[in-house]
Amino acid sequence: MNNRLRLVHCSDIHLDADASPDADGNQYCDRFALALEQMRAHDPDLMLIAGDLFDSNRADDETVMWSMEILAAQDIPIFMIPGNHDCMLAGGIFARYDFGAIDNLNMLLAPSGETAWDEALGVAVWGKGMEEHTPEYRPLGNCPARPDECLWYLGMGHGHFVPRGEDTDRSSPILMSDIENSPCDYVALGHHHAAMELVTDRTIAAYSGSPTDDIGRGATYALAELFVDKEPMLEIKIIS
Ligand SMILES: [Mn+2]
Repeated sequence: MNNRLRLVHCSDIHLDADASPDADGNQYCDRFALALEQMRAHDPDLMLIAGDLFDSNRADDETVMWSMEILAAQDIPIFMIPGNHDCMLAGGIFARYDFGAIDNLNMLLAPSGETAWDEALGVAVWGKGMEEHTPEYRPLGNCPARPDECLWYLGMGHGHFVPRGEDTDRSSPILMSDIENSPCDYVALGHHHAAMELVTDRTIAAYSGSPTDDIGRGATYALAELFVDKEPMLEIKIIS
């Protein structure tokens, strides 16, 4: 029995934001490669990528192929959802390229949500494939109850955080009550490039922040440890 799960989580990498590489090369790819190296140094059981790996659905072939290779080269399970910048479109990146064919990568692409499993770890991961970034879309809406068979239940969502008591007309709202009522042990969030810890009595959630944007505390990712018999740990790590 695994009495501890260690995970790393990032989002909002925005590969290909500098589509015309200059003499410095592609800084988004370089910074993501550095983030992967630093995340892997924690010897995590798995990795979560909570949307916007790409800056747009027009990312060039070279960048997409590079990303598929580097994700395949990580020897841990990875779970990923699209974000608003690389949302599910006919002709979009996740329609044109079969990321799900990568052995260690589990794509959560169903618009109404789907659950992927890692049986060896006893992990179930739920998330949705965003089709339209609109106020009606609820990234954490209708999350199913915790499956009986899992030891760890993880959720993923990409959208705009709405604190308790606030109203919003922003697209893809993630309400604090969605997190408070979540059946998941950990909810990996993306969209805000500045990291944010959202801890409740039952669930820990975090916006990991972007590993390629220095806004807020700097370029960041999240490191979390879940335990069967003690309180979870969550840390926002600054990439240096
Ligand atoms: Mn986004």
